[in-house]
Amino acid sequence: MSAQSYASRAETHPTVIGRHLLSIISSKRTNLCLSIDVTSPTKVLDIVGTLAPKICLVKTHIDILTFPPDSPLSIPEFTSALSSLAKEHNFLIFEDRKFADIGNTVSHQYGGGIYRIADWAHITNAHSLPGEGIIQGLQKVADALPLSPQGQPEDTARGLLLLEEMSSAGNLFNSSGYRSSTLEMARRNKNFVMGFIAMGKVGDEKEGEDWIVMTPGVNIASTGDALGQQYKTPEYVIRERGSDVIIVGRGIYGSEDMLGTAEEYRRRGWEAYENRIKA
Ligand code: UP6
Repeated sequence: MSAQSYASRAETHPTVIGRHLLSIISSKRTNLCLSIDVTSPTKVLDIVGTLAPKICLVKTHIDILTFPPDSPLSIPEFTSALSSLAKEHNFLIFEDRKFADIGNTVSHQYGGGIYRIADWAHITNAHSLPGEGIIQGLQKVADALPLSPQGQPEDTARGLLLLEEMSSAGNLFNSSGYRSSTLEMARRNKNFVMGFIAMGKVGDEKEGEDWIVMTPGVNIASTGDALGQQYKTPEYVIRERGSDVIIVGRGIYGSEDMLGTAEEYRRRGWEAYENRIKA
């Protein structure tokens, strides 16, 4: 369990994007990632604009958005508006694509197609199931991103999270062999793999490892949904299990008072972290 502060980890994390995220978390005093799974692009921008001061990260599923022919926004207009919000309000963007194919295919899915994910998402994620080529396929695209003349290195720095565990009932991540092989894969790709999607701390701090762990399935008003989602509280995830970032979707955008609720998750996530590093 990391007793180190986000601020000190922001100095030493092995990836540029990891250092950038940790410094945002530390300066905004928020370890809250908003998972925005609504299907209207304009609604996404409205909600993100309102909640921006409370979050370090926005997690998207770009392929659930609908862009009908009469849509006021095209896909590039949407991603560019989201990127402007991110710059203005100092948060990063995480496209929860959960890549799961061979390296050659994921390189097209990440860098091209209609979404051009690598152009605007600072962070994405992948399953380790297909083997290490998936990481190399994604990294090849990330490494080739051009830096604009006025750009900062962190503008085109990209990071990958591997799925070490999932929150859903009956998931097949319960084999310790699968999880330790995923960790080994990350260890061999430390300059691109910044951390994990997992339910708690991963890796060995004594060995000088510092993985950023983000945990979905967080809700303070529900224990699950009808389709297998299982929820935990911010205190359990951050303080008891040593995760770094809480990922919250319906718990926030499904509530009446989104801003008040986001502040409650921010405060509880932050206090759980403060209690952890004090302990
Ligand atoms: N997510 C999980 N569990 C995982 C991995 N990812 O719920 O193990 C993602 C879902 C969704 C979000 O794809 O976007 O996190 C959770 O949303 P919720 O808070 O509304 O349940």
